Amino acid sequence: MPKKVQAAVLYEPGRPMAVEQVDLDGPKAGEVLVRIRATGVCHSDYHVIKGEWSLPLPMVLGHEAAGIVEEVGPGVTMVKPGDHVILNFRAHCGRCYYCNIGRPVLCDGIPTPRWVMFDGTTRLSKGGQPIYHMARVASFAEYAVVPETGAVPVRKDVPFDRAALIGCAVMTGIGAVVNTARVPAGSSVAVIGCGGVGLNVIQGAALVGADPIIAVDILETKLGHAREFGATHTVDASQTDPVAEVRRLTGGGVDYAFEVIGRARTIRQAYELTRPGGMTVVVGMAPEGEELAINALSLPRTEKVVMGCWYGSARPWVDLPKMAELYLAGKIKVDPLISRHYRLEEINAAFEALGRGELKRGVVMFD
Ligand code: PAD
Ligand code: ZN
Repeated sequence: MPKKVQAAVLYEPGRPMAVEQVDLDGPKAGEVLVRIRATGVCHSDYHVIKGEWSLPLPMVLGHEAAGIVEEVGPGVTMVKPGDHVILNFRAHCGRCYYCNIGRPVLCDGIPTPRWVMFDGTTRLSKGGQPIYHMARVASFAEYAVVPETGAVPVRKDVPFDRAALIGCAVMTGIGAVVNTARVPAGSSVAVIGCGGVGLNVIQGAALVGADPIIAVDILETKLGHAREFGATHTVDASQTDPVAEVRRLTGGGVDYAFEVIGRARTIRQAYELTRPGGMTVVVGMAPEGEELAINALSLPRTEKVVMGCWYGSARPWVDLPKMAELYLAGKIKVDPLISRHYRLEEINAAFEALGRGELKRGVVMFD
Protein backbone atom coordinates (compact mmCIF):
# COMPACT_ATOMS: atom_id res chain seq x y z
CA MET A 1 0.00 0.00 0.00
CA PRO A 2 1.37 3.43 -0.87
CA LYS A 3 1.83 5.92 1.94
CA LYS A 4 -0.48 8.95 2.01
CA VAL A 5 1.68 12.06 2.35
CA GLN A 6 1.07 15.80 2.34
CA ALA A 7 2.93 17.40 -0.55
CA ALA A 8 3.02 20.62 -2.55
CA VAL A 9 2.29 19.75 -6.17
CA LEU A 10 2.97 22.05 -9.11
CA TYR A 11 0.39 21.35 -11.82
CA GLU A 12 0.94 24.38 -14.01
CA PRO A 13 3.66 27.01 -14.21
CA GLY A 14 2.67 30.41 -12.89
CA ARG A 15 -0.03 28.87 -10.68
CA PRO A 16 0.25 28.27 -6.95
CA MET A 17 1.25 24.76 -5.90
CA ALA A 18 -1.55 22.65 -4.43
CA VAL A 19 -0.83 21.38 -0.93
CA GLU A 20 -2.66 18.07 -0.85
CA GLN A 21 -2.45 14.38 -0.10
CA VAL A 22 -0.62 12.25 -2.66
CA ASP A 23 0.47 8.61 -2.79
CA LEU A 24 4.08 7.63 -2.21
CA ASP A 25 5.16 4.07 -2.96
CA GLY A 26 7.80 2.47 -0.75
CA PRO A 27 11.47 2.35 -1.69
CA LYS A 28 12.44 -0.17 -4.37
CA ALA A 29 15.89 -1.74 -4.77
CA GLY A 30 18.64 0.82 -4.15
CA GLU A 31 16.19 3.43 -2.81
CA VAL A 32 15.58 5.03 0.55
CA LEU A 33 12.49 6.47 2.23
CA VAL A 34 13.30 9.70 4.05
CA ARG A 35 11.07 11.57 6.47
CA ILE A 36 11.70 15.18 5.48
CA ARG A 37 12.32 17.52 8.45
CA ALA A 38 13.33 20.74 6.67
CA THR A 39 13.56 21.98 3.10
CA GLY A 40 14.82 25.27 1.71
CA VAL A 41 13.20 27.70 -0.68
CA CYS A 42 15.75 27.98 -3.50
CA HIS A 43 15.51 29.94 -6.73
CA SER A 44 16.06 26.77 -8.80
CA ASP A 45 12.58 25.58 -7.80
CA TYR A 46 11.30 29.07 -8.53
CA HIS A 47 12.56 28.84 -12.12
CA VAL A 48 10.29 25.82 -12.54
CA ILE A 49 7.34 27.59 -10.88
CA LYS A 50 7.84 30.56 -13.23
CA GLY A 51 7.88 28.22 -16.25
CA GLU A 52 11.46 29.11 -17.22
CA TRP A 53 12.40 25.46 -17.67
CA SER A 54 10.13 22.98 -19.40
CA LEU A 55 9.87 20.04 -17.04
CA PRO A 56 7.18 17.39 -16.94
CA LEU A 57 4.29 18.23 -14.60
CA PRO A 58 2.74 17.62 -12.19
CA MET A 59 5.86 17.63 -10.06
CA VAL A 60 6.71 17.86 -6.38
CA LEU A 61 9.52 20.43 -6.20
CA GLY A 62 12.16 20.90 -3.49
CA HIS A 63 15.81 19.86 -3.76
CA GLU A 64 17.46 21.44 -0.68
CA ALA A 65 16.52 19.23 2.24
CA ALA A 66 17.38 17.13 5.26
CA GLY A 67 15.59 14.40 7.12
CA ILE A 68 15.71 11.00 8.76
CA VAL A 69 15.94 7.67 6.96
CA GLU A 70 12.82 5.71 7.78
CA GLU A 71 13.16 2.64 5.58
CA VAL A 72 15.59 1.26 3.01
CA GLY A 73 14.86 -0.82 -0.07
CA PRO A 74 16.57 -4.11 -1.02
CA GLY A 75 20.34 -3.94 -1.46
CA VAL A 76 20.86 -0.59 0.27
CA THR A 77 24.12 -0.56 2.25
CA MET A 78 25.21 3.08 2.46
CA VAL A 79 22.48 4.30 4.84
CA LYS A 80 20.25 2.75 7.47
CA PRO A 81 17.02 3.64 9.24
CA GLY A 82 17.56 6.37 11.81
CA ASP A 83 20.40 8.07 9.92
CA HIS A 84 20.14 11.82 9.62
CA VAL A 85 20.71 12.69 5.99
CA ILE A 86 21.24 15.67 3.75
CA LEU A 87 19.62 15.05 0.40
CA ASN A 88 21.98 15.23 -2.58
CA PHE A 89 20.25 16.59 -5.67
CA ARG A 90 22.79 14.95 -7.99
CA ALA A 91 22.41 11.31 -6.96
CA HIS A 92 25.05 9.45 -8.98
CA CYS A 93 25.58 5.97 -10.39
CA GLY A 94 29.13 5.41 -9.09
CA ARG A 95 30.23 3.59 -12.24
CA CYS A 96 30.36 6.04 -15.16
CA TYR A 97 33.33 8.00 -16.48
CA TYR A 98 32.50 11.11 -14.45
CA CYS A 99 31.92 9.19 -11.21
CA ASN A 100 35.28 7.49 -11.71
CA ILE A 101 37.19 10.72 -12.28
CA GLY A 102 35.71 12.22 -9.11
CA ARG A 103 33.13 14.47 -10.75
CA PRO A 104 29.85 12.84 -9.65
CA VAL A 105 27.89 16.03 -10.31
CA LEU A 106 28.39 15.32 -14.02
CA CYS A 107 27.35 11.64 -13.71
CA ASP A 108 25.85 10.40 -16.97
CA GLY A 109 25.52 6.76 -16.03
CA ILE A 110 21.77 6.86 -15.42
CA PRO A 111 19.80 6.78 -18.68
CA THR A 112 16.53 8.11 -17.22
CA PRO A 113 15.63 11.80 -16.71
CA ARG A 114 16.21 13.55 -13.38
CA TRP A 115 12.49 13.72 -12.58
CA VAL A 116 12.03 9.96 -12.16
CA MET A 117 13.79 7.26 -10.16
CA PHE A 118 16.77 5.51 -11.77
CA ASP A 119 14.42 2.81 -13.12
CA GLY A 120 12.38 5.40 -15.01
CA THR A 121 9.24 5.31 -12.84
CA THR A 122 7.93 7.67 -10.17
CA ARG A 123 7.12 6.72 -6.57
CA LEU A 124 4.76 9.71 -6.30
CA SER A 125 1.29 9.57 -7.81
CA LYS A 126 -2.26 10.75 -7.36
CA GLY A 127 -5.30 8.83 -8.55
CA GLY A 128 -2.93 6.49 -10.36
CA GLN A 129 -1.32 9.34 -12.37
CA PRO A 130 2.43 9.79 -11.94
CA ILE A 131 3.80 12.88 -10.18
CA TYR A 132 7.42 13.71 -11.03
CA HIS A 133 10.23 14.19 -8.52
CA MET A 134 12.29 17.42 -8.70
CA ALA A 135 15.93 16.38 -9.12
CA ARG A 136 15.10 12.97 -7.60
CA VAL A 137 14.59 14.77 -4.25
CA ALA A 138 11.02 16.18 -4.26
CA SER A 139 11.27 17.42 -0.70
CA PHE A 140 8.19 19.65 -0.58
CA ALA A 141 6.48 16.67 1.02
CA GLU A 142 6.42 14.94 4.39
CA TYR A 143 8.32 11.96 2.95
CA ALA A 144 10.49 11.37 -0.10
CA VAL A 145 11.85 8.27 -1.81
CA VAL A 146 15.33 8.95 -3.19
CA PRO A 147 18.18 6.90 -4.68
CA GLU A 148 20.64 5.58 -2.11
CA THR A 149 23.41 7.92 -3.31
CA GLY A 150 20.96 10.81 -2.89
CA ALA A 151 20.82 10.52 0.92
CA VAL A 152 24.11 11.42 2.60
CA PRO A 153 24.41 10.72 6.35
CA VAL A 154 25.60 13.57 8.57
CA ARG A 155 26.17 14.12 12.26
CA LYS A 156 22.96 14.15 14.26
CA ASP A 157 23.85 17.37 16.07
CA VAL A 158 23.33 19.52 12.96
CA PRO A 159 19.85 21.07 13.22
CA PHE A 160 17.70 20.02 10.27
CA ASP A 161 17.07 23.52 8.93
CA ARG A 162 20.83 24.15 8.77
CA ALA A 163 21.46 20.72 7.27
CA ALA A 164 18.88 21.44 4.57
CA LEU A 165 20.64 24.64 3.51
CA ILE A 166 23.98 22.85 3.46
CA GLY A 167 22.31 20.57 0.89
CA CYS A 168 22.18 23.26 -1.79
CA ALA A 169 22.91 26.94 -1.05
CA VAL A 170 25.95 26.40 1.18
CA MET A 171 27.47 23.55 -0.85
CA THR A 172 26.93 25.32 -4.16
CA GLY A 173 28.21 28.71 -3.04
CA ILE A 174 31.25 27.61 -1.06
CA GLY A 175 31.96 24.83 -3.57
CA ALA A 176 31.97 27.35 -6.43
CA VAL A 177 34.92 29.08 -4.78
CA VAL A 178 36.77 26.11 -3.31
CA ASN A 179 36.11 23.29 -5.79
CA THR A 180 35.12 24.91 -9.08
CA ALA A 181 37.31 28.01 -9.28
CA ARG A 182 39.89 27.07 -6.59
CA VAL A 183 40.38 30.71 -5.73
CA PRO A 184 43.82 31.35 -4.19
CA ALA A 185 44.20 33.56 -1.11
CA GLY A 186 44.58 37.21 -1.94
CA SER A 187 42.56 37.03 -5.17
CA SER A 188 40.07 39.75 -5.99
CA VAL A 189 36.50 38.49 -6.26
CA ALA A 190 33.18 39.93 -7.40
CA VAL A 191 29.83 38.26 -6.79
CA ILE A 192 26.80 39.38 -8.81
CA GLY A 193 23.59 38.36 -7.05
CA CYS A 194 23.59 38.13 -3.25
CA GLY A 195 20.72 35.74 -2.56
CA GLY A 196 20.98 32.47 -0.67
CA VAL A 197 23.59 31.03 -3.02
CA GLY A 198 25.48 34.30 -3.69
CA LEU A 199 25.95 34.90 0.06
CA ASN A 200 27.66 31.53 0.24
CA VAL A 201 29.95 32.41 -2.65
CA ILE A 202 30.85 35.49 -0.62
CA GLN A 203 31.51 33.48 2.53
CA GLY A 204 33.53 30.98 0.48
CA ALA A 205 35.65 33.84 -0.86
CA ALA A 206 36.17 35.14 2.68
CA LEU A 207 37.05 31.61 3.84
CA VAL A 208 39.90 31.28 1.33
CA GLY A 209 41.23 34.76 2.07
CA ALA A 210 40.15 36.59 -1.07
CA ASP A 211 40.39 40.39 -1.02
CA PRO A 212 38.66 42.56 -2.04
CA ILE A 213 35.29 40.79 -2.15
CA ILE A 214 32.91 42.99 -4.08
CA ALA A 215 29.20 42.21 -3.78
CA VAL A 216 26.79 43.38 -6.48
CA ASP A 217 23.00 43.37 -6.12
CA ILE A 218 20.05 45.63 -6.93
CA LEU A 219 18.66 45.64 -3.38
CA GLU A 220 20.25 47.55 -0.49
CA THR A 221 19.12 44.91 2.03
CA LYS A 222 20.96 42.22 0.06
CA LEU A 223 24.13 44.30 0.08
CA GLY A 224 23.80 44.55 3.87
CA HIS A 225 23.61 40.73 4.07
CA ALA A 226 26.63 40.54 1.76
CA ARG A 227 28.72 42.55 4.24
CA GLU A 228 27.58 40.23 7.03
CA PHE A 229 28.93 37.28 5.00
CA GLY A 230 32.30 38.89 4.25
CA ALA A 231 31.96 41.36 1.38
CA THR A 232 34.47 44.20 1.68
CA HIS A 233 32.77 46.44 -0.91
CA THR A 234 29.24 46.66 -2.26
CA VAL A 235 27.86 47.94 -5.55
CA ASP A 236 24.18 48.76 -6.03
CA ALA A 237 23.58 47.80 -9.66
CA SER A 238 20.24 49.63 -9.63
CA GLN A 239 22.18 52.90 -9.19
CA THR A 240 25.59 52.28 -10.76
CA ASP A 241 26.93 50.37 -13.75
CA PRO A 242 28.52 47.39 -11.97
CA VAL A 243 31.09 46.80 -14.74
CA ALA A 244 32.48 50.32 -14.59
CA GLU A 245 32.34 50.40 -10.79
CA VAL A 246 34.10 47.06 -10.23
CA ARG A 247 36.76 47.96 -12.80
CA ARG A 248 37.26 51.29 -11.03
CA LEU A 249 37.52 49.68 -7.58
CA THR A 250 40.05 47.09 -8.78
CA GLY A 251 41.94 49.05 -11.39
CA GLY A 252 40.79 46.89 -14.31
CA GLY A 253 38.64 44.01 -13.07
CA VAL A 254 38.64 41.09 -10.66
CA ASP A 255 40.55 37.81 -10.77
CA TYR A 256 37.34 35.84 -10.23
CA ALA A 257 33.77 36.94 -10.99
CA PHE A 258 30.78 34.82 -9.98
CA GLU A 259 27.34 35.25 -11.52
CA VAL A 260 24.68 33.95 -9.12
CA ILE A 261 21.42 35.12 -10.70
CA GLY A 262 20.99 33.21 -13.95
CA ARG A 263 20.57 35.84 -16.69
CA ALA A 264 22.62 36.28 -19.85
CA ARG A 265 22.82 40.02 -19.18
CA THR A 266 24.42 39.62 -15.76
CA ILE A 267 26.66 36.77 -16.95
CA ARG A 268 27.96 39.16 -19.55
CA GLN A 269 28.52 41.80 -16.87
CA ALA A 270 30.46 39.21 -14.86
CA TYR A 271 32.61 38.46 -17.93
CA GLU A 272 33.24 42.14 -18.57
CA LEU A 273 34.26 42.90 -15.01
CA THR A 274 36.71 39.97 -14.98
CA ARG A 275 40.27 41.15 -15.56
CA PRO A 276 42.33 39.74 -18.46
CA GLY A 277 43.63 36.34 -17.41
CA GLY A 278 40.84 35.99 -14.87
CA MET A 279 37.94 33.59 -14.55
CA THR A 280 34.18 34.11 -14.85
CA VAL A 281 32.18 31.45 -13.04
CA VAL A 282 28.52 30.98 -13.95
CA VAL A 283 26.53 29.57 -11.03
CA GLY A 284 23.13 31.13 -11.82
CA MET A 285 20.78 29.07 -13.96
CA ALA A 286 19.26 30.95 -16.86
CA PRO A 287 15.85 30.34 -18.41
CA GLU A 288 15.98 27.51 -20.94
CA GLY A 289 17.10 28.64 -24.38
CA GLU A 290 18.71 31.90 -23.23
CA GLU A 291 21.98 32.42 -25.15
CA LEU A 292 25.06 34.27 -24.00
CA ALA A 293 26.81 36.65 -26.42
CA ILE A 294 30.35 37.75 -25.68
CA ASN A 295 32.83 39.40 -27.96
CA ALA A 296 34.65 36.53 -29.69
CA LEU A 297 37.93 38.34 -30.19
CA SER A 298 38.03 39.27 -26.50
CA LEU A 299 38.66 35.63 -25.56
CA PRO A 300 42.10 35.24 -27.21
CA ARG A 301 43.02 38.80 -26.41
CA THR A 302 42.30 38.49 -22.69
CA GLU A 303 42.76 34.75 -22.06
CA LYS A 304 39.73 34.85 -19.78
CA VAL A 305 38.22 31.56 -18.69
CA VAL A 306 34.44 31.16 -18.59
CA MET A 307 33.45 28.28 -16.37
CA GLY A 308 30.17 26.69 -15.34
CA CYS A 309 29.48 25.50 -11.81
CA TRP A 310 26.89 22.88 -10.93
CA TYR A 311 26.35 22.12 -7.23
CA GLY A 312 29.70 23.67 -6.35
CA SER A 313 31.43 20.85 -8.27
CA ALA A 314 30.72 18.84 -5.12
CA ARG A 315 31.68 15.31 -4.26
CA PRO A 316 28.55 15.18 -2.09
CA TRP A 317 29.55 12.14 -0.03
CA VAL A 318 32.74 13.89 1.03
CA ASP A 319 31.75 17.53 0.90
CA LEU A 320 28.31 17.55 2.53
CA PRO A 321 29.53 15.89 5.76
CA LYS A 322 32.55 18.21 5.63
CA MET A 323 30.32 21.29 5.37
CA ALA A 324 28.37 19.99 8.37
CA GLU A 325 31.64 19.61 10.32
CA LEU A 326 32.75 23.12 9.34
CA TYR A 327 29.41 24.47 10.51
CA LEU A 328 29.63 22.67 13.86
CA ALA A 329 33.21 23.92 14.27
CA GLY A 330 31.98 27.48 13.78
CA LYS A 331 34.01 27.95 10.60
CA ILE A 332 31.11 28.64 8.27
CA LYS A 333 27.95 30.64 8.88
CA VAL A 334 24.64 28.92 8.30
CA ASP A 335 22.39 30.28 11.08
CA PRO A 336 22.23 33.84 9.69
CA LEU A 337 21.19 32.51 6.27
CA ILE A 338 17.75 31.70 7.64
CA SER A 339 15.34 34.63 7.36
CA ARG A 340 12.14 32.78 8.13
CA HIS A 341 10.62 29.39 8.79
CA TYR A 342 7.44 28.35 7.01
CA ARG A 343 4.98 25.50 7.14
CA LEU A 344 4.26 23.47 4.00
CA GLU A 345 0.84 25.14 3.72
CA GLU A 346 2.66 28.49 3.34
CA ILE A 347 4.92 27.34 0.52
CA ASN A 348 3.44 29.65 -2.13
CA ALA A 349 3.86 32.66 0.14
CA ALA A 350 7.47 31.62 0.73
CA PHE A 351 8.22 31.68 -3.00
CA GLU A 352 6.48 35.04 -3.40
CA ALA A 353 8.73 36.40 -0.65
CA LEU A 354 11.78 34.94 -2.43
CA GLY A 355 10.63 36.59 -5.66
CA ARG A 356 10.31 39.96 -3.92
CA GLY A 357 13.86 39.60 -2.59
CA GLU A 358 12.74 39.43 1.05
CA LEU A 359 14.62 36.28 2.01
CA LYS A 360 18.19 35.23 2.47
CA ARG A 361 16.68 31.77 2.74
CA GLY A 362 13.27 30.62 3.84
CA VAL A 363 13.01 27.11 5.25
CA VAL A 364 9.90 24.92 5.34
CA MET A 365 9.71 22.84 8.52
CA PHE A 366 7.66 19.70 9.18
CA ASP A 367 6.21 18.56 12.51
P1 PAD B 1 17.83 34.43 -4.86
O1 PAD B 1 16.55 34.81 -5.47
O2 PAD B 1 17.92 34.18 -3.39
O3 PAD B 1 18.96 35.52 -5.20
C1 PAD B 1 19.09 36.19 -6.42
C2 PAD B 1 19.69 37.55 -6.13
O4 PAD B 1 19.98 38.23 -7.36
C3 PAD B 1 18.76 38.47 -5.34
O5 PAD B 1 19.44 38.98 -4.21
C4 PAD B 1 18.42 39.57 -6.33
O6 PAD B 1 18.17 40.83 -5.71
C5 PAD B 1 19.66 39.60 -7.20
N1 PAD B 1 19.49 40.21 -8.52
C6 PAD B 1 18.45 40.05 -9.38
N2 PAD B 1 18.69 40.76 -10.51
C7 PAD B 1 19.89 41.36 -10.37
C8 PAD B 1 20.69 42.21 -11.20
N3 PAD B 1 20.27 42.58 -12.40
N4 PAD B 1 21.88 42.61 -10.73
C9 PAD B 1 22.32 42.25 -9.49
N5 PAD B 1 21.61 41.45 -8.66
C10 PAD B 1 20.41 41.01 -9.10
O7 PAD B 1 18.33 33.13 -5.66
P2 PAD B 1 19.31 31.94 -5.20
O8 PAD B 1 20.48 32.50 -4.50
O9 PAD B 1 18.49 30.88 -4.56
O10 PAD B 1 19.75 31.37 -6.63
C11 PAD B 1 20.50 32.17 -7.53
C12 PAD B 1 20.71 31.44 -8.84
O11 PAD B 1 21.56 30.32 -8.60
C13 PAD B 1 19.45 30.88 -9.47
O12 PAD B 1 19.52 31.00 -10.87
C14 PAD B 1 19.48 29.42 -9.07
O13 PAD B 1 18.74 28.61 -9.95
C15 PAD B 1 20.95 29.17 -9.19
C16 PAD B 1 21.43 27.93 -8.48
N6 PAD B 1 22.39 27.22 -9.11
C17 PAD B 1 22.87 26.10 -8.53
C18 PAD B 1 23.92 25.37 -9.25
O14 PAD B 1 24.15 24.21 -8.96
N7 PAD B 1 24.58 26.02 -10.20
C19 PAD B 1 22.40 25.67 -7.29
C20 PAD B 1 21.44 26.43 -6.65
C21 PAD B 1 20.94 27.57 -7.25
ZN1 ZN C 1 19.07 25.01 -4.93
